[in-house]
Amino acid sequence: SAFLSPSDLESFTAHLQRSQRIVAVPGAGLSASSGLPTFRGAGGLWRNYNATSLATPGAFRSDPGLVWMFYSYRRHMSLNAKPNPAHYALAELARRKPEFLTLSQNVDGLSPRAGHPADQVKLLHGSLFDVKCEDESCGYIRRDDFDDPIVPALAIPADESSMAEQSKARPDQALQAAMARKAALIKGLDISDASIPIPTIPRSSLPHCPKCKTSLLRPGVVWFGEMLPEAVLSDIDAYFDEVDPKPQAEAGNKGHMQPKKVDLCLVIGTSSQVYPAAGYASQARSMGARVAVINTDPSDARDLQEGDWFFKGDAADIVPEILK
Ligand code: BJW
Repeated sequence: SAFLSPSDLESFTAHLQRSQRIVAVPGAGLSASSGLPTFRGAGGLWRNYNATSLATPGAFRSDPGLVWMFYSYRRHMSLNAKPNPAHYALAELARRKPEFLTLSQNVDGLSPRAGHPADQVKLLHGSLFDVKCEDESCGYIRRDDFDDPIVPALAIPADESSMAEQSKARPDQALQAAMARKAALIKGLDISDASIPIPTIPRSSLPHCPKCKTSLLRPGVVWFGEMLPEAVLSDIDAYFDEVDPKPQAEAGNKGHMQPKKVDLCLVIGTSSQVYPAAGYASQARSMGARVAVINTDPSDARDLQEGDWFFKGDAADIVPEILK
């Protein structure tokens, strides 16, 4: 980025205090210190797959078992992760500022679990704990499904047989590796390691839609090329379109009501590459907002302008610090 604004905490705090309408646009970096991997950069690989290549309708069509393994693993990881101080600080800001709205790209459930009021957090990319029929015309959706695993076939295999095979071939080394893997499985059930075998799951063992009984269930998340949830988009539009009737009525121009100004936009731990999420900061800016970017990587602070802030570091440290 050509221009990097200073991490001037004093001016930020002063602006925060007089701000009423605030939007936050968090991404995977918000949950990184809770131990959940991001999509791009280090940790963006799941086994040998690029995480974003599994987040497509095409990937699910061609290998639903593999894609379900990926999401089953992430459901498990998210359920076992804890919200970090940044999730709590945002939840607390929401209670302090009734016009604060979080537009979260995260599907991990950590913001709701940190007590972020539900009407003040919009889940742009859905939730790992919503499951829905892959056939849109069926329309079945089930929310808050925390079963882990969601079907027995998605249980993480402890794969005794392949470990036994390997220890026959090269007794010492292989056995040690197998023990380490097994320990990893027991500890965190980590099948993100490509050397840990996963089975090929027959379609019949994957979760099926209880309504139409023919199609598979799929994670209730938004994949590339798919529309964001309509209700979420319309709530966000309504927020940005909201008008303040009083002062304008007084001014006598009732016919030309301007939307309320947005004071501040917090862009937290996102590479700002995925739309429409990445566009909300500029939308807020066009409505008067000053922008603060919190990220470990300065090169992901896009289009910073004079008057913006950039705070470099772990969101779990910075966010509670600047929102204090
Ligand atoms: C830390 C940290 C720490 C690390 N502290 N920071 C306009 C222009 C061009 C293309 C399009 C456009 N409009 C639409 C499109 C197409 C497409 C798109 O945006 N493509 C771009 C990639 C070019 N968008 C869509 O398809 C969207 N649908 C749509 O627009 O429908 C209408 C339409 C359809 C077709 C054509 C046109 C219009 C849907 C997007 C859905 C995205 N889905 C995913 C998967 C969700 C399910 C799942 O979780 O598996 O959402 S992809 C993935 O990326 C996930 C994330 O929410 C999203 C954003 O990633 P995020 O959160 O930014 O993570 P990272 O890893 O990229 O970045 C982490 C950041 O944190 C980094 O900056 C680190 O430095 C930082 N960090 N540790 C602070 N501790």
